[in-house]
Amino acid sequence: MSLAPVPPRSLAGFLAGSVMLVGAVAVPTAAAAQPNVRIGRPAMASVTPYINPFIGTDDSNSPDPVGGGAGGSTYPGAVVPFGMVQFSPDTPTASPSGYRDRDRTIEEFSLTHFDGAGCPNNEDLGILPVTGDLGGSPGANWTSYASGYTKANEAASPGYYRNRLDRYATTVELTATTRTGMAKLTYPNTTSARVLVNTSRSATGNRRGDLTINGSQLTGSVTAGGFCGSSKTYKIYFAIRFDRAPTGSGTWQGGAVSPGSASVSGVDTGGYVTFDTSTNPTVTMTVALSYVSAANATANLAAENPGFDFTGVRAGADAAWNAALSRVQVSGGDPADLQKFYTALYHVMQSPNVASDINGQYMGFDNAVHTAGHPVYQNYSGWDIYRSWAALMAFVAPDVMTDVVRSMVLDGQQGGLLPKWSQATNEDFIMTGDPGPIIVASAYAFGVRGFDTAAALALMRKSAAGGTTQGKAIRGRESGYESKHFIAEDPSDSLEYSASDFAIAQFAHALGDTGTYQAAMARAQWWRNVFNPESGYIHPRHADGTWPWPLDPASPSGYTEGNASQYTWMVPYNLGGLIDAMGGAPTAIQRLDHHFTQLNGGLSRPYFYIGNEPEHGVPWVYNFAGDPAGTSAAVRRVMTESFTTGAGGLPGNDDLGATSAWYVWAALGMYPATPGADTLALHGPQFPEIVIRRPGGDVRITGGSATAPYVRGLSVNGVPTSHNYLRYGDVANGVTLAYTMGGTPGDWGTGDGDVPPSFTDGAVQPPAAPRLGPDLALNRPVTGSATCAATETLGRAVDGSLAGNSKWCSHASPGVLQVDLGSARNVSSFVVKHAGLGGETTGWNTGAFTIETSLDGTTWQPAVSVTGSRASRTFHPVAARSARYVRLTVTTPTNNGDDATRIYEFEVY
Ligand SMILES: [Ca+2]
Ligand SMILES: [Ca+2]
Repeated sequence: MSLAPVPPRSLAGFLAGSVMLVGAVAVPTAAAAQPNVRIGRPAMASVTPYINPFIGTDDSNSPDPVGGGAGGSTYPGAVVPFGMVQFSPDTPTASPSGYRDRDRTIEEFSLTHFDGAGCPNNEDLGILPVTGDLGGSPGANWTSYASGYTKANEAASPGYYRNRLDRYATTVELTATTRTGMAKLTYPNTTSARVLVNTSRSATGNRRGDLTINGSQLTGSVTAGGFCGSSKTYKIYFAIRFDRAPTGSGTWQGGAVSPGSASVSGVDTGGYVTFDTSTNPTVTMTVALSYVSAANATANLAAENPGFDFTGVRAGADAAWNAALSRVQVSGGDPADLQKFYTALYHVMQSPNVASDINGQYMGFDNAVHTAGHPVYQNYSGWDIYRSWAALMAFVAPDVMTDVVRSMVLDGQQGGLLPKWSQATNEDFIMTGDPGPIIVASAYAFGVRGFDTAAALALMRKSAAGGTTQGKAIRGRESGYESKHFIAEDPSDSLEYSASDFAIAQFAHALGDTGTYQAAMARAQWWRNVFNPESGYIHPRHADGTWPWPLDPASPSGYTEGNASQYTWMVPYNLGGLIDAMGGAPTAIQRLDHHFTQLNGGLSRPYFYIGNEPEHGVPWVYNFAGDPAGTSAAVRRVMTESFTTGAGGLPGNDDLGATSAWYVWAALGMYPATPGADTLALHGPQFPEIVIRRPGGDVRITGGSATAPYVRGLSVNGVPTSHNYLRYGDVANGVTLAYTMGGTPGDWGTGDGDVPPSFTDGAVQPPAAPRLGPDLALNRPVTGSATCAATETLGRAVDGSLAGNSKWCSHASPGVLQVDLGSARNVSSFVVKHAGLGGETTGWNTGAFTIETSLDGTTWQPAVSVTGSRASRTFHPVAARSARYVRLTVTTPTNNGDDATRIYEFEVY
């Protein structure tokens, strides 16, 4: 695909493509509804051949994942962008979203699925073609009808899925429109070709349904919901049509089958229709959904899928994806990188889902029917999607995101608050924090405007005050948070509240509400109350303000799906303050280098975990520390090692596009590093040519490289800059970003003024860390006590690294480490890095030690004497002196009684 000849896309063309995505509610003309109309522009090459819907349908190689989070949990079935319908096969072990690639059995093809949730979900209205006599009632023996399949017969592409049920010698092809699914069933020669329709079964249990059969038309409803243990349910109505009259039909309820019955209702119900395929093997079925009524489902079917033109509907689905995905045009990459990129963008644009019907009606969060003049969306994985998905949608699909935000505000007005983790019209309160305000504020920061901002701010303020939605508070711990200025025993939830407060503050500031801004910023800075300067980590804290000790940085106990080493970086709006609190950029960079030892470490290791959301922004902390090359290296490793084109190619749950959004940003070379604000941290693009088509003007990015990962230079509209970030305003009206990339790092973006902004209003900032200059002990000769193990040498205490167990360990008492600086040097401070900074328990931090200096190695002057210590990092300024030799003597090796000295770094300045 070539980018060069594509002229600027008109706003009309942009909107025509996007309106088509969500159906005909607001489509003003027939031409606008046609995805292939590109007046004044040449046709673009199709990008849909790059999509591999099987990416993420099985487990990754994560060694220690969160429960249900071993793989992407994506599904391979037929869907159009943001579609109400996801028509996809369900297999026995699921992933857990319906399908698992390694399974070889299909239980049914159902109409609803989530892209990447970590709990079983949806699988409503199961459809299964079978042949032969019905044995046991499907109402009591559903899975006995399941069929094996052969992998070679399975295929999927955007808006299309095909497989063959070996047991029934029947080929199944699926496609979809926004609100309808379509199945083309090719049976063997038989008079007993049947379609089973299950109106009770779902992934979360068997519930009431009803069904009426009227010749070739079936209507009814199912009861859905129950996500992640929620007791809440809702109704989905459906209308089904077949392209010919059945030769027979019937229903079932529980263990009883009733041939000839035309209606049924209750639990464990469903029905079947029978066809004679002895002369024509093909039966085509269309099915529409509605969350309002069966009549609306029928109207949706008539409007979107009135005939039985499978080929045409499939072509329409493919065109819809092309229109959506070609908003971002990348070129010059190798096929695997193109497949990973466009499949990620495909997953980004599967959620949320259109909820409103073709006539504009939708079910509100108040369980009343409303009408809107724009598409209304539903299904928000808030804790996941606030981090980078929200900004990406605002950036690449601002028209859709405008309607998403409008929908969220309606949900708040009708239910009580902006959604947290909502399925259909139910707030299920899954996960922690208060993500709705961050999603809305991020969308606003990235240019989304056309919604009721005053109403949105009022909803944010209500949530931050502990208000309720559907009878329950999202911030159930607000009173404790406000009285203590942290959440006791749950530092990760405390950080989530603070992150939401930051977003509320930014949104309020933009709207001119200074009082809300100041109050919310003050709360946002409470992150410092869960950062323990002694351990050097975000640390659980008791209600009385004390810290449990010791801290195991790898233990997930007390954290939401993570541990101290992972959550410590989750202060994305004041990383400058965090870096100072850690002792400065050199320490922060060493700690990051240690953290990126592993990339998908899971829950119980002190390493990076790309497979879950809390750490998604951590690679860009290097940018804030003035080391953008560190970001580039980490991001490229993750893109290569943790994302692949295989079924295990997503490192963890996609979580309704959250993980895929990370990958899209990574490939574009920029990342919204501060949720709720407009910062784009830069690390260099992967593709030589990128064009992002936006209403305000195209964003054109050149110079990217798959093999040269480091930014050596950047010009913005021809003007060189050393800043390693942009603000949204720099790109809002179109921009050309011309990169010069290199295979080795340069000094671009490393200056004090080059780092992305930290937001310090409302803060008592940590004191600026002193600039200590070069470490005089680095890689100098060392002598001293015997080591615990051959790898834990004295030299590893002066190698500048915390990574790879890079410590000196000794059982000697006292343990002595002496460094020869090579010549007499001016010495004025020391830094000692203890076990905690190496990811080990803080109980092993050194208890007591002395530091002495000498000019001749014989006569020693005392410099430092420390007792009763248990800090992970100690800093010791002294009166300046001349010294060639420096000696560290450890007299109490730990603070928990263990007898081994463990020194990760002994630094002299
Ligand atoms: Ca997750
Ligand atoms: Ca070391």
